[in-house]
Amino acid sequence: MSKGKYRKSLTLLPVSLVLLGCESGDAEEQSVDVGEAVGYTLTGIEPGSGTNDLAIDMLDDYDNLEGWEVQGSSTAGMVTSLDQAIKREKPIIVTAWTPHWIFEEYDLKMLEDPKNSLGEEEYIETIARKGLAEEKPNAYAILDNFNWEIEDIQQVMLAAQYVPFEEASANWVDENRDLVEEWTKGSETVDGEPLRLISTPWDTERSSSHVMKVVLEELGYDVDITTVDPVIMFQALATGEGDASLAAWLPITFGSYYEEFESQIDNLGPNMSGALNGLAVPAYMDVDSVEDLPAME
Ligand code: PBE
Repeated sequence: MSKGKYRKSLTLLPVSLVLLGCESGDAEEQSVDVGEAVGYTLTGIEPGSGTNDLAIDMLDDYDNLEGWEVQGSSTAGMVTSLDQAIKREKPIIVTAWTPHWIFEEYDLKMLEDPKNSLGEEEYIETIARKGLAEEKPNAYAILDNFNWEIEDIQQVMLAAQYVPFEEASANWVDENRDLVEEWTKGSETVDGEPLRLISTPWDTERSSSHVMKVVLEELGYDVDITTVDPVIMFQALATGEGDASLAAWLPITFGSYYEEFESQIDNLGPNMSGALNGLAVPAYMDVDSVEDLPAME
Protein backbone atom coordinates (compact mmCIF):
# COMPACT_ATOMS: atom_id res chain seq x y z
CA MET A 1 0.00 0.00 0.00
CA SER A 2 0.99 3.59 -0.29
CA LYS A 3 1.84 4.57 3.25
CA GLY A 4 1.90 8.25 2.46
CA LYS A 5 -1.69 8.21 1.33
CA TYR A 6 -2.89 6.27 4.32
CA ARG A 7 -1.05 8.51 6.77
CA LYS A 8 -2.90 11.49 5.38
CA SER A 9 -6.18 10.09 6.61
CA LEU A 10 -4.64 9.29 9.98
CA THR A 11 -4.19 12.98 10.69
CA LEU A 12 -7.96 13.17 11.04
CA LEU A 13 -7.88 10.86 14.05
CA PRO A 14 -7.65 12.17 17.60
CA VAL A 15 -4.05 12.77 18.63
CA SER A 16 -4.24 10.15 21.39
CA LEU A 17 -5.14 7.43 18.91
CA VAL A 18 -2.33 8.39 16.61
CA LEU A 19 0.13 8.26 19.49
CA LEU A 20 -1.21 4.92 20.61
CA GLY A 21 -0.81 3.71 17.07
CA CYS A 22 2.80 4.79 16.98
CA GLU A 23 3.54 2.84 20.12
CA SER A 24 1.86 -0.36 19.05
CA GLY A 25 3.69 -0.56 15.78
CA ASP A 26 2.79 0.16 12.23
CA ALA A 27 1.12 -3.04 11.09
CA GLU A 28 -1.14 -3.41 14.07
CA GLU A 29 -2.04 0.24 14.07
CA GLN A 30 -3.12 0.07 10.48
CA SER A 31 -5.00 -3.18 10.72
CA VAL A 32 -7.03 -2.10 13.77
CA ASP A 33 -7.89 1.03 11.85
CA VAL A 34 -9.07 -1.05 8.93
CA GLY A 35 -11.64 -2.90 11.05
CA GLU A 36 -12.98 0.29 12.54
CA ALA A 37 -12.87 2.17 9.28
CA VAL A 38 -15.03 -0.41 7.52
CA GLY A 39 -17.29 -0.82 10.55
CA TYR A 40 -16.27 -4.51 10.76
CA THR A 41 -18.35 -4.96 7.65
CA LEU A 42 -17.77 -6.77 4.37
CA THR A 43 -19.59 -5.13 1.49
CA GLY A 44 -21.59 -7.94 -0.07
CA ILE A 45 -23.84 -8.38 -3.09
CA GLU A 46 -27.35 -9.80 -3.66
CA PRO A 47 -28.63 -11.72 -0.63
CA GLY A 48 -29.17 -15.27 -1.90
CA SER A 49 -26.31 -15.16 -4.36
CA GLY A 50 -23.62 -17.77 -3.96
CA THR A 51 -20.92 -15.23 -3.23
CA ASN A 52 -22.90 -13.41 -0.53
CA ASP A 53 -23.96 -16.66 1.14
CA LEU A 54 -20.40 -17.95 1.14
CA ALA A 55 -19.19 -14.68 2.70
CA ILE A 56 -21.74 -15.05 5.51
CA ASP A 57 -20.51 -18.58 6.17
CA MET A 58 -16.95 -17.29 6.08
CA LEU A 59 -17.59 -15.24 9.22
CA ASP A 60 -17.92 -18.51 11.15
CA ASP A 61 -14.80 -20.02 9.62
CA TYR A 62 -12.38 -17.34 10.86
CA ASP A 63 -12.10 -16.54 14.58
CA ASN A 64 -10.97 -13.00 13.80
CA LEU A 65 -14.22 -12.36 11.92
CA GLU A 66 -16.44 -13.04 14.91
CA GLY A 67 -18.93 -10.17 15.14
CA TRP A 68 -18.16 -8.94 11.62
CA GLU A 69 -21.08 -8.55 9.22
CA VAL A 70 -21.78 -8.95 5.57
CA GLN A 71 -23.77 -6.01 4.28
CA GLY A 72 -25.65 -7.48 1.34
CA SER A 73 -27.15 -5.22 -1.30
CA SER A 74 -26.58 -5.69 -5.01
CA THR A 75 -23.65 -6.08 -7.34
CA ALA A 76 -24.23 -2.54 -8.63
CA GLY A 77 -24.33 -1.28 -5.04
CA MET A 78 -21.08 -3.07 -4.23
CA VAL A 79 -19.40 -1.54 -7.29
CA THR A 80 -20.65 1.94 -6.37
CA SER A 81 -19.35 1.61 -2.80
CA LEU A 82 -16.03 0.36 -4.10
CA ASP A 83 -15.77 3.23 -6.56
CA GLN A 84 -16.57 5.81 -3.89
CA ALA A 85 -14.11 4.34 -1.41
CA ILE A 86 -11.34 4.29 -4.00
CA LYS A 87 -12.00 7.89 -5.04
CA ARG A 88 -11.53 8.88 -1.39
CA GLU A 89 -8.73 6.37 -0.76
CA LYS A 90 -10.74 4.85 2.05
CA PRO A 91 -10.56 1.21 3.08
CA ILE A 92 -13.28 -1.13 1.88
CA ILE A 93 -13.60 -4.90 1.71
CA VAL A 94 -15.94 -6.26 -0.94
CA THR A 95 -17.12 -9.70 -1.91
CA ALA A 96 -15.88 -10.16 -5.46
CA TRP A 97 -15.21 -12.75 -8.11
CA THR A 98 -13.25 -13.23 -11.26
CA PRO A 99 -13.85 -12.78 -14.06
CA HIS A 100 -15.11 -9.26 -13.39
CA TRP A 101 -14.22 -5.94 -14.99
CA ILE A 102 -13.60 -4.30 -11.59
CA PHE A 103 -10.18 -6.01 -11.64
CA GLU A 104 -9.37 -4.18 -14.89
CA GLU A 105 -10.88 -0.89 -13.81
CA TYR A 106 -9.35 -0.62 -10.33
CA ASP A 107 -6.11 -1.65 -8.71
CA LEU A 108 -7.44 -4.41 -6.46
CA LYS A 109 -6.12 -7.47 -4.73
CA MET A 110 -7.98 -10.60 -3.76
CA LEU A 111 -7.29 -11.48 -0.13
CA GLU A 112 -5.77 -14.86 0.60
CA ASP A 113 -8.35 -17.17 2.07
CA PRO A 114 -6.38 -19.97 3.75
CA LYS A 115 -9.54 -21.72 4.91
CA ASN A 116 -10.98 -21.62 1.39
CA SER A 117 -14.29 -20.30 2.67
CA LEU A 118 -15.02 -18.52 -0.57
CA GLY A 119 -13.57 -21.40 -2.42
CA GLU A 120 -10.78 -22.34 -4.71
CA GLU A 121 -10.75 -22.24 -8.47
CA GLU A 122 -14.18 -22.95 -9.85
CA TYR A 123 -15.72 -24.02 -13.12
CA ILE A 124 -18.68 -22.47 -14.83
CA GLU A 125 -20.65 -25.45 -16.07
CA THR A 126 -23.37 -26.03 -18.63
CA ILE A 127 -26.49 -27.77 -17.37
CA ALA A 128 -29.66 -28.77 -19.16
CA ARG A 129 -33.06 -30.25 -18.56
CA LYS A 130 -33.47 -33.98 -18.84
CA GLY A 131 -34.68 -34.90 -22.31
CA LEU A 132 -33.04 -32.02 -24.17
CA ALA A 133 -30.39 -34.35 -25.62
CA GLU A 134 -33.07 -36.52 -27.23
CA GLU A 135 -35.45 -33.75 -28.24
CA LYS A 136 -32.99 -31.19 -29.60
CA PRO A 137 -29.77 -33.11 -30.26
CA ASN A 138 -28.42 -30.43 -32.57
CA ALA A 139 -28.72 -27.61 -30.03
CA TYR A 140 -27.57 -29.96 -27.28
CA ALA A 141 -24.38 -30.74 -29.18
CA ILE A 142 -23.59 -27.02 -29.55
CA LEU A 143 -24.25 -26.38 -25.86
CA ASP A 144 -22.05 -29.36 -25.06
CA ASN A 145 -19.23 -28.05 -27.28
CA PHE A 146 -19.41 -24.54 -25.85
CA ASN A 147 -16.14 -23.85 -24.10
CA TRP A 148 -14.11 -20.68 -23.80
CA GLU A 149 -11.38 -19.00 -21.79
CA ILE A 150 -11.45 -16.24 -19.20
CA GLU A 151 -9.86 -13.91 -21.77
CA ASP A 152 -12.82 -14.50 -24.09
CA ILE A 153 -15.53 -13.82 -21.56
CA GLN A 154 -13.64 -10.78 -20.33
CA GLN A 155 -13.61 -9.28 -23.81
CA VAL A 156 -17.40 -9.47 -23.90
CA MET A 157 -17.76 -8.17 -20.35
CA LEU A 158 -15.46 -5.22 -20.97
CA ALA A 159 -17.10 -4.32 -24.28
CA ALA A 160 -20.49 -4.48 -22.59
CA GLN A 161 -19.46 -1.60 -20.34
CA TYR A 162 -19.96 0.61 -23.39
CA VAL A 163 -22.47 -1.18 -25.64
CA PRO A 164 -25.41 -3.50 -24.90
CA PHE A 165 -24.62 -7.19 -24.31
CA GLU A 166 -26.37 -8.06 -27.58
CA GLU A 167 -23.91 -5.93 -29.51
CA ALA A 168 -20.83 -6.91 -27.50
CA SER A 169 -21.70 -10.58 -28.04
CA ALA A 170 -22.40 -10.23 -31.76
CA ASN A 171 -19.05 -8.46 -32.21
CA TRP A 172 -17.23 -11.12 -30.21
CA VAL A 173 -18.79 -13.88 -32.33
CA ASP A 174 -17.74 -12.06 -35.50
CA GLU A 175 -14.18 -11.74 -34.26
CA ASN A 176 -13.89 -15.33 -33.06
CA ARG A 177 -15.26 -17.38 -35.93
CA ASP A 178 -12.68 -20.16 -35.53
CA LEU A 179 -13.72 -20.91 -31.99
CA VAL A 180 -17.42 -20.55 -32.78
CA GLU A 181 -17.04 -23.04 -35.63
CA GLU A 182 -15.57 -25.56 -33.24
CA TRP A 183 -18.81 -25.37 -31.26
CA THR A 184 -21.12 -25.53 -34.25
CA LYS A 185 -19.29 -27.81 -36.67
CA GLY A 186 -21.52 -30.35 -38.29
CA SER A 187 -24.70 -28.76 -37.00
CA GLU A 188 -27.78 -28.30 -39.12
CA THR A 189 -29.79 -25.13 -39.45
CA VAL A 190 -33.34 -25.06 -38.14
CA ASP A 191 -36.36 -22.91 -38.81
CA GLY A 192 -37.26 -20.88 -35.74
CA GLU A 193 -37.00 -23.71 -33.23
CA PRO A 194 -37.38 -22.20 -29.75
CA LEU A 195 -34.71 -22.62 -27.09
CA ARG A 196 -34.98 -21.26 -23.60
CA LEU A 197 -31.73 -20.38 -21.84
CA ILE A 198 -31.94 -19.76 -18.11
CA SER A 199 -29.40 -17.34 -16.73
CA THR A 200 -28.55 -15.40 -13.58
CA PRO A 201 -28.22 -11.63 -13.18
CA TRP A 202 -24.42 -11.24 -13.42
CA ASP A 203 -22.24 -10.03 -16.27
CA THR A 204 -20.41 -13.33 -16.59
CA GLU A 205 -23.69 -15.06 -17.36
CA ARG A 206 -25.07 -12.22 -19.47
CA SER A 207 -21.97 -12.62 -21.62
CA SER A 208 -22.13 -16.37 -22.06
CA SER A 209 -25.90 -16.42 -22.63
CA HIS A 210 -25.83 -13.64 -25.20
CA VAL A 211 -22.93 -15.19 -27.07
CA MET A 212 -24.80 -18.51 -27.19
CA LYS A 213 -27.96 -16.68 -28.32
CA VAL A 214 -26.08 -15.12 -31.23
CA VAL A 215 -24.51 -18.46 -32.19
CA LEU A 216 -27.78 -20.40 -32.06
CA GLU A 217 -29.82 -17.70 -33.79
CA GLU A 218 -27.37 -17.70 -36.69
CA LEU A 219 -28.40 -21.34 -37.12
CA GLY A 220 -32.10 -20.49 -37.08
CA TYR A 221 -33.02 -20.99 -33.42
CA ASP A 222 -35.26 -18.58 -31.60
CA VAL A 223 -33.47 -18.11 -28.28
CA ASP A 224 -35.06 -16.63 -25.20
CA ILE A 225 -32.89 -15.71 -22.18
CA THR A 226 -34.69 -15.78 -18.84
CA THR A 227 -32.78 -14.26 -15.95
CA VAL A 228 -33.56 -15.58 -12.48
CA ASP A 229 -31.96 -16.15 -9.08
CA PRO A 230 -29.60 -19.12 -8.87
CA VAL A 231 -31.97 -21.47 -7.05
CA ILE A 232 -34.76 -20.72 -9.54
CA MET A 233 -32.37 -21.53 -12.37
CA PHE A 234 -31.91 -25.05 -11.01
CA GLN A 235 -35.66 -25.42 -10.42
CA ALA A 236 -36.47 -24.25 -13.97
CA LEU A 237 -34.26 -26.96 -15.44
CA ALA A 238 -35.44 -29.62 -13.00
CA THR A 239 -39.08 -28.94 -13.95
CA GLY A 240 -38.29 -28.63 -17.65
CA GLU A 241 -39.46 -25.00 -17.87
CA GLY A 242 -36.05 -24.03 -19.19
CA ASP A 243 -33.87 -25.90 -21.65
CA ALA A 244 -30.33 -25.14 -20.54
CA SER A 245 -28.08 -22.84 -18.56
CA LEU A 246 -24.44 -21.87 -19.03
CA ALA A 247 -24.26 -20.36 -15.55
CA ALA A 248 -23.61 -23.09 -12.99
CA TRP A 249 -20.65 -22.04 -10.84
CA LEU A 250 -19.35 -25.30 -9.35
CA PRO A 251 -18.33 -27.06 -7.23
CA ILE A 252 -18.63 -24.38 -4.54
CA THR A 253 -20.82 -21.39 -5.38
CA PHE A 254 -23.91 -23.40 -6.33
CA GLY A 255 -22.77 -26.63 -4.70
CA SER A 256 -25.75 -26.93 -2.39
CA TYR A 257 -28.29 -26.35 -5.18
CA TYR A 258 -26.47 -28.77 -7.39
CA GLU A 259 -26.66 -31.48 -4.74
CA GLU A 260 -30.37 -30.88 -4.39
CA PHE A 261 -31.16 -31.00 -8.11
CA GLU A 262 -28.37 -33.18 -9.46
CA SER A 263 -30.60 -36.17 -10.17
CA GLN A 264 -33.16 -34.05 -12.02
CA ILE A 265 -30.83 -32.27 -14.43
CA ASP A 266 -28.17 -33.07 -16.96
CA ASN A 267 -24.59 -31.76 -16.51
CA LEU A 268 -22.70 -31.12 -19.75
CA GLY A 269 -19.50 -30.17 -17.94
CA PRO A 270 -17.45 -26.99 -17.63
CA ASN A 271 -17.62 -24.26 -20.26
CA MET A 272 -14.95 -22.21 -18.49
CA SER A 273 -12.37 -22.78 -15.79
CA GLY A 274 -10.51 -20.38 -13.54
CA ALA A 275 -13.43 -18.57 -11.93
CA LEU A 276 -12.96 -17.60 -8.30
CA ASN A 277 -14.87 -15.92 -5.47
CA GLY A 278 -13.05 -13.94 -2.81
CA LEU A 279 -12.77 -10.81 -0.74
CA ALA A 280 -11.18 -7.97 -2.67
CA VAL A 281 -9.63 -4.77 -1.34
CA PRO A 282 -8.03 -1.75 -3.02
CA ALA A 283 -4.31 -2.36 -3.52
CA TYR A 284 -3.45 0.56 -1.20
CA MET A 285 -4.78 -1.36 1.81
CA ASP A 286 -2.21 -3.07 3.97
CA VAL A 287 -4.07 -6.38 4.23
CA ASP A 288 -3.20 -9.47 2.23
CA SER A 289 -5.13 -12.24 3.89
CA VAL A 290 -8.51 -12.70 5.51
CA GLU A 291 -6.49 -13.64 8.59
CA ASP A 292 -5.01 -10.10 8.66
CA LEU A 293 -8.43 -8.56 9.29
CA PRO A 294 -8.57 -7.37 12.88
CA ALA A 295 -10.85 -9.03 15.41
CA MET A 296 -13.44 -6.77 17.00
CA GLU A 297 -12.24 -5.22 20.21
N1 PBE B 1 -21.52 -14.67 -8.94
C1 PBE B 1 -21.40 -14.57 -10.37
C2 PBE B 1 -22.78 -15.43 -8.83
C3 PBE B 1 -22.67 -16.47 -9.82
C4 PBE B 1 -22.04 -15.76 -10.94
C5 PBE B 1 -20.36 -15.41 -8.47
C6 PBE B 1 -21.64 -13.36 -8.33
C7 PBE B 1 -23.26 -15.84 -7.46
O1 PBE B 1 -22.60 -15.55 -6.48
O2 PBE B 1 -24.34 -16.42 -7.33
